[in-house]
Amino acid sequence: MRYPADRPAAPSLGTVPADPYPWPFGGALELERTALLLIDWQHDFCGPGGYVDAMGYDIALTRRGIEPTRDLLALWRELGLPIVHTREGHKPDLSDCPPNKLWRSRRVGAGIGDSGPCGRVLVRGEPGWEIVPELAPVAGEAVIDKATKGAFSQTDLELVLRNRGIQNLVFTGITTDVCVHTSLREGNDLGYECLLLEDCTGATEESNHQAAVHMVKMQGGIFGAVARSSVLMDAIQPNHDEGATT
Ligand code: C5J
Repeated sequence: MRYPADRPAAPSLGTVPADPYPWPFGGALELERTALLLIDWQHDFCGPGGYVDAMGYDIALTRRGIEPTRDLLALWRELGLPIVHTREGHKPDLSDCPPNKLWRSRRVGAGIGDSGPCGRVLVRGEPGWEIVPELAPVAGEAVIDKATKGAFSQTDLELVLRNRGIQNLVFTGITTDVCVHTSLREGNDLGYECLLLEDCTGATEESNHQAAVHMVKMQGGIFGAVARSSVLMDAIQPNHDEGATT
């Protein structure tokens, strides 16, 4: 997962024209120190019959980031840069599921551990828990399993990132307002320089997506900066295929 030794060192670039400041703060984007995070691109959050669908939400809102994220992932893979996937899910006996989380999920008709069209809701190893095929991890990419919304809490993500010398985190994933936001806030508190790609995320409610994006940028970038994936790709590879991104 490190930038391959047989390649020339990944270039240091200028900054990405992000909002509300050119990202990252230090004035130079060191790609080897920049991880692409793919938060919970699981069938349960964006596929038919999954957890979000069972709650009655429009999965078009959570699916729409798949395509631009796929293009960005292809670029990250081509350049041999660090990639981290996360998955939210629980042990089959639900011993790692807090009782209040379980109770709340049952109240909205999508009980964690209940059987549905995609197997048991949010249970590890079930079809609904799998990452969608478009963004599925390949050998060498880190995969962090979590029972939590935040990707840092009670996982080894920070150890994985520190061991690899990562300073910058590029966030994609679902949902913008829940697991992406919680993870980004945690990362920011730990001193990582965070960039949220607004077209590579989505929420169960559009107003929540918009608010979550806005919250990152407020107060001069309280949690980091925001950009579209095409802007980041342009900064990394000015001649990338414009038609492939939104
Ligand atoms: C939620 C997530 N929304 N991955 N999980 O429950 O954002």
